[in-house]
Amino acid sequence: MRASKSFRLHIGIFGRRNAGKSSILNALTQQEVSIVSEVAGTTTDPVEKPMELLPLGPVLFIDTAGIDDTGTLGEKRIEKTMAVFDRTDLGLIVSNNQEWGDFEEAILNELNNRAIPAIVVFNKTDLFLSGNMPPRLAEGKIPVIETSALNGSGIQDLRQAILKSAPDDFINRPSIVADLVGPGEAAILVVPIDKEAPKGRLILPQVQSIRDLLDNDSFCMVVKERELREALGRLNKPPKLVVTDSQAFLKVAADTPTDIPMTSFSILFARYQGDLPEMVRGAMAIDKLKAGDKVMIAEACSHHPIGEDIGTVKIPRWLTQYVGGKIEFTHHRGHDFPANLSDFKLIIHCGACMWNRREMLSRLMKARQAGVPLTNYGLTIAYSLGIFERALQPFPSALEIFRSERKL
Ligand SMILES: Nc1nc2c(ncn2[C@@H]2O[C@H](COP(=O)(O)OP(=O)(O)OP(=O)(O)O)[C@@H](O)[C@H]2O)c(=O)[nH]1
Ligand code: SF4
Ligand SMILES: [Mg+2]
Repeated sequence: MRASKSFRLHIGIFGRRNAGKSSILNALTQQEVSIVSEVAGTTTDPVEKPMELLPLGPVLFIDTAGIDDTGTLGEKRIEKTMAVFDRTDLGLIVSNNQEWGDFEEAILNELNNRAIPAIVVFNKTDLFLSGNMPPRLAEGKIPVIETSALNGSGIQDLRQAILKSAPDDFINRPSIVADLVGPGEAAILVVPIDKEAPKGRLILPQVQSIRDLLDNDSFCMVVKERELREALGRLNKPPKLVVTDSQAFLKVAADTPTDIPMTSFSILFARYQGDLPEMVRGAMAIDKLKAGDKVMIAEACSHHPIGEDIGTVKIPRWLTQYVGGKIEFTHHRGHDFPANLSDFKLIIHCGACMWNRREMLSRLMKARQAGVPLTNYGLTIAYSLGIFERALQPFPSALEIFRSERKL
């Protein structure tokens, strides 16, 4: 099975034009992935290349446009390259030892500020002699690898350095669901199969949850919402957890006995891809919304599989009913995120199942800096349907945050 994009360690390749970024990508992948030429500014849009980098596993290389250029076209490129920092788990800074200067220092600072590990690649060693180590790098805290993309020297060292620098939170990310169920215990997953479900397959959060349970030696029963009640009746021991698609929340809440913990895939993904406590606080900001407030609805990709209209129709309708007045909704899709968030009273995000965790954490960081609460679809739906506490039952510390901060 091909690993989904969200599992891959995202490796951003940064540096000035002509430093040899695309050549390094091609040398690492041993393929002609990105166009190389002596013309500065060859790469204009980020080029993505998934591959297996053993023993680490699946990675996604992102080759960027050199960002030392100026002018209008230059600014667009800079924006696109800057957006790559948001999804980078590990950054390569490509330069040669003659050119290391303020520009490279700025990239290194950007990575440091975001706590993203960096590897410096001094390329073109066939042209430039080694030994000209800039003071900051001479300290030895940042790995420096010398390469020649032209003759392949140092590329194997670079692969090793990537393996060594892979951040821990990539390797030890929170579990999707298995920690809530346990080996030998059962979970029921409720998957509505309606006209909005994709033909012939399940969607990523469902598939990933099943796999997580199987890896953990847990039992897993997958049913439609209409079969849930009977499924529960057939088990001679209650399941540890019921997980539903957020859109079937009310029916599933009604059909699941209250002593069985219940939540939604989207809430599982708030924890797995983002930060559940912070997003619980985000959902609580719904109570402060007033008519006329601006709310951003953000989707990570353009193919939300759970009904096209969840973000455009259903959530706006539920929220409008809850608030009892007209709210101004703005929709954003993909990697673009407005630089100025301060106009918004709330950001409601999709589960971001197609992303790596870092990009979601970057958005949370930006929202936090702007003082704008951020939550996700499942939490919003549970909140506006009045079943928030029920949906947080499997997560005692998040539930505690809700209970204690509600009183304030
Ligand atoms: N001699 C030598 N030339 C190299 C090496 N790596 C890249 N080049 C050459 O440097 C030029 C620029 O390489 P690219 O890989 O296109 O550089 P880039 O950083 O992707 O450039 P932009 O996309 O324009 O930002 C090309 O002519 C490459 O053949 C190297 O290790 N040694
Ligand atoms: S819009 Fe969000 S939740 Fe939907 S498929 Fe894309 S990443 Fe996943
Ligand atoms: Mg290039």
